[in-house]
Amino acid sequence: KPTSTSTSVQYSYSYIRNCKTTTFPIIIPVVDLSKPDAKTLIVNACDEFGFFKVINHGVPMDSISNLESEAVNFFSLPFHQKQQAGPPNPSGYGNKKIGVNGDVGWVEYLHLTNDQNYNSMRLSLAFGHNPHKFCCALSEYMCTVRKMGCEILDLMAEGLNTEQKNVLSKLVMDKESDSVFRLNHYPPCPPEMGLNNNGEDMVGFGEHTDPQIISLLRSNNTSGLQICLKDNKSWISVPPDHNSFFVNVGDCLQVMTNGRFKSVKHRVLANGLKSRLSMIYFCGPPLGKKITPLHSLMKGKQSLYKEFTWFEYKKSAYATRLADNRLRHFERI
Ligand code: GA4
Repeated sequence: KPTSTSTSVQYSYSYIRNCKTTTFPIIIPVVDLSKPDAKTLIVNACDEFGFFKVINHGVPMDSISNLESEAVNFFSLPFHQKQQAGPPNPSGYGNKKIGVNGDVGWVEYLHLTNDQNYNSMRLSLAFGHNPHKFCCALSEYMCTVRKMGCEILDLMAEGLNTEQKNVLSKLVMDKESDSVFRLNHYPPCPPEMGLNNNGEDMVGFGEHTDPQIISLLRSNNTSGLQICLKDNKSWISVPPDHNSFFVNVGDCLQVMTNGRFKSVKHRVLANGLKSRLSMIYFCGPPLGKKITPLHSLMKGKQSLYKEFTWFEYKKSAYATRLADNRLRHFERI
C-alpha cells in the first residue's frame, strides 16, 4: 500500500476491496415529509434499505449554507491552526485517523457534541478569536436538524404503531441526549494515490454502521457515498443531492426494533476531482438509557439482544475497528 508522510506521520491508506456494484438500477426511497404517506414510506424504506432520502424537510436553506460556508472556511485554515481545536475526543479536529484503533481515511473532520459551550471553546482555540459566526451557524443548524430528526422519528413510531408517538424522539429531545455532530471534509485525492495497482479506489471513510438511533446527513453535490444492500454484498452509489437529507438507520434503532430494521452499512469513496463536505447529526439517546426493543413490537417474543445501556455500547464500540459488527457482542445466543 502506498504511504504518505503528510505532517510527518506515516499513514497506511486503505483501498476499497469490495467494489461489486449491482447490475440492476436501485432507486433510493424518497420521503416527502409534507405528504400523508410519509410514515408508511419511512417504515418501508427502513425495512428495505435502512436508508432513505428526505425532501420538504423544513430545514431552511440559509441555515444549511451558513454552516457550510463556515465549515469551508475552517477547513481552508492551515493545518497547524485547525489542530489548535484539539483532538476529536469528544470535540475537536481529526485528520485521516478515525477512532483510535488504526482506521484511516482520505478525510479531515470536526467532531462536535451537543454542548455548545464546549464546542465554542474548542473552535475559539482554532480561530484564535471568538468564533461567534461559526458557533451561531452551528447551534442554529443543530437545532433545526434535530427538530427534523424528531419529526422523522415520530412518523416512524406512528408507522410502527407504537403505543406512544414520541417513544423514539423523546430520547433525542432529552437534555441528556448523547447526540453528536460531525463535519467531514474529503479533499480531492491526488490521481497518483486515488487508485492502487489493482484499480481499487481510495477509501474516504471506510465501511461501517452508525451506532446511534438515526443519522441525518447533508452533503454538497460531490459523489462518494455508497450504501450496502441487505444481501450484505452489493454496494450502490448514492447520487448526491445538496437540497435533501439522507437518513441512516443506526445500531440502536436495529435493537429497538428487535432486528426488524437493520443499521445500514455505508462508506465514502475518495473523489479525484472535487472536494466533498458532509454534515452529519447523529441522534443518540442519553448515556444511561437501556437500549431494548419497543414493547409494542414484541408481542411476547424474546429480544434478540442482551440488555445494555448506551454507555455500555459506546464503551465496547470504542474498542472496535470501523468495519466491525458492534452489535454482535450484544446478541443473545
Ligand atoms: C462511526 C459514526 C460516527 O462518525 C462516530 C464514529 C466514531 C469516531 O469517529 O469517533 C467511531 C465510529 C463512529 C464507530 C466505531 C468507533 C467509534 C470511530 C470508531 C472506530 C462519531 C460514531 O459515533 O461512531
